[in-house]
Amino acid sequence: MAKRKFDETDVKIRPSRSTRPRSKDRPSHSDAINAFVTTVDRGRTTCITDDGVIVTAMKARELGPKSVVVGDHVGIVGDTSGTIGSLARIVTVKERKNSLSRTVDDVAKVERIIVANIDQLIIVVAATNPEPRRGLIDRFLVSAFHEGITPVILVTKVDLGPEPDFLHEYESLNVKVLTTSKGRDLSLIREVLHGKTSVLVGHSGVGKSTLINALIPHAERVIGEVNEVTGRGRHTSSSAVAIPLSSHLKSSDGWVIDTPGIRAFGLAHIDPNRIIAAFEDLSDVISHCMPNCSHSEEGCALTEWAAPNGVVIPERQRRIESLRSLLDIKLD
Ligand SMILES: Nc1nc2c(ncn2[C@@H]2O[C@H](COP(=O)(O)OP(=O)(O)O)[C@@H](O)[C@H]2O)c(=O)[nH]1
Ligand SMILES: [Mg+2]
Ligand SMILES: [Zn+2]
Repeated sequence: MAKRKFDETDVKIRPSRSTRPRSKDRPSHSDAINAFVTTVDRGRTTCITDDGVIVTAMKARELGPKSVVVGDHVGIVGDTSGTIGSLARIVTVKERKNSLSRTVDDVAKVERIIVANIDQLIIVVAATNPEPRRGLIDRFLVSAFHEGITPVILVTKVDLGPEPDFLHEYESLNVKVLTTSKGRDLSLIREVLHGKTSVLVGHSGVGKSTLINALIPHAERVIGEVNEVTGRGRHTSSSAVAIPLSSHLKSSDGWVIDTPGIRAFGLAHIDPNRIIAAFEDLSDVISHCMPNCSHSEEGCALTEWAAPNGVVIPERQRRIESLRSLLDIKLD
């Protein structure tokens, strides 16, 4: 660490009683500009301001250990011009409404938040090549419901074959299942993404990049520009990057976050009540459960709801089975 140079401003003089108000001691940052964090690469953060300017910024020291992740809404001060080589300072990070983290160390169970403030999790699977896998989809669904994020299943490559039937079972959990293939009309997908912050996840090779490039014609340009500003080379394959849907780079049209190389999001443990909270219509039902009900056990009120007096209501039964199979996921 470089040695700090001291000057007279470092000399602390104990103030006499009743000095100026405390709030004046720190800069108020009322001049801070709102920005959205699009990438984080070691100490360098790229943000896009509400006016659509791409700015590189560093955490201000006063933020302390507080982390800054993709999807954060931050306040920046200093050189916010966005010119190459300029550096702004992040002085505030808005409280996160949710976050997704990744296990970075399996042994020590260390988790690192990689994206925050997500509205939708778009789980991309291919109709075939590669085959969709229930396990992966279930893990993503659990993360989404747990964090209060709306999941959507998007099936690509339907030109190669029909989407597997089992994917439609997820509709019993109110999960939308959309289909697409290269060259198809994207207006429905556009509508789903509009105005929201969506994270795209899925196995490599399912067609995420193909989709992003078709949906967002300026995607390559923005990613290139972002890399130019941060000074790093090509976008590293393991980090998330947020791309604005608006060609003017304005926030209001929404954001798509690509997460290459991320297979699943980690959860230290599953809290069944947080998952069930995603299904508002079941809140009355589970209010009749015993305290601390795992919702998979004998006497759970969901069982009676799905089969009142032993008469199975197939639609409810399917729903409960899907829900319970999520609650049953083992987090290794
Ligand atoms: N037949 C077909 N191939 C596709 C489709 N979408 C993507 N691909 C191909 O699948 C491969 C992987 O796509 P890519 O977008 O790189 O997947 P990513 O790893 O999820 O980003 C590429 O060769 C694409 O051309 C599709 O809808 N139909
Ligand atoms: Mg890709
Ligand atoms: Zn229960």
